[in-house]
Amino acid sequence: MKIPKSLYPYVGGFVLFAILVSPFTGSGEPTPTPTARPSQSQTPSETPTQSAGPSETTVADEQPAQEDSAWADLLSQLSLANEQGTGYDRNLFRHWIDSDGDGCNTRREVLIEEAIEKPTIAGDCDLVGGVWYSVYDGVTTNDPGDFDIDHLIPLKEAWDSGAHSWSASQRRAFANDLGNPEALIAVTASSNRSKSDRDPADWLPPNQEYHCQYIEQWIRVKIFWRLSVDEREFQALRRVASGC
Ligand SMILES: [Ca+2]
Ligand SMILES: [Ca+2]
Repeated sequence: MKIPKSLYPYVGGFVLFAILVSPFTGSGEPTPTPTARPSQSQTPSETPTQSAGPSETTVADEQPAQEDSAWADLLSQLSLANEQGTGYDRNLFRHWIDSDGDGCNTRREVLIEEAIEKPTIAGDCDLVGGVWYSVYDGVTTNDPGDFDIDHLIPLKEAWDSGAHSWSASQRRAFANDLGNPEALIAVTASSNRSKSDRDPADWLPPNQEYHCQYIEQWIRVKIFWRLSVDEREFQALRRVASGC
């Protein structure tokens, strides 16, 4: 079809309009709103890869181009800071206390809560019977003496990432936190000691299937207690999250 020259401006305008509009209509999806999907550009100060140097190339290469929005949202709530690194003493975090005065201290409260077969509670909060499962390494036991109660965020890690500025009562509340279900976790003594005070940059549970849940809990407890993450730790969390 031949178009009369007198219509050229209108045809040109239509083509331009079509080009401008097509990116927004072509996908059939609404443009994400900023609140629906936090993007990296919205939180530059909290995403160290923005300033990626040569040493960070490997980490970036391991990650898919796009993070799941729920993970991105969680990660964006973390604040980055260097660790304190001095002054930690385990005795600064008083535990195990019996905050509700029922005769069972925090350690036993966690054992009772997490038992996969509940023990009976005798006399002075003696646990009789019961079965426990250590999700870190897949070990089951009927002897709670084999299990430690792990501070998911180790006390030293907490100290170094913010608790150094807390009061003694805040530190006691953190060390006996029964309000966050995953802040304290009953696991084999051997896995707890292998973890020691390391964060996910240097230690993840031997049970690989638990990694996603582990770092989600790690992030949630850090956010709740407003503890910061250091850069290596943040990169490790992102790397694991990218495979979840
Ligand atoms: Ca108690
Ligand atoms: Ca750390």
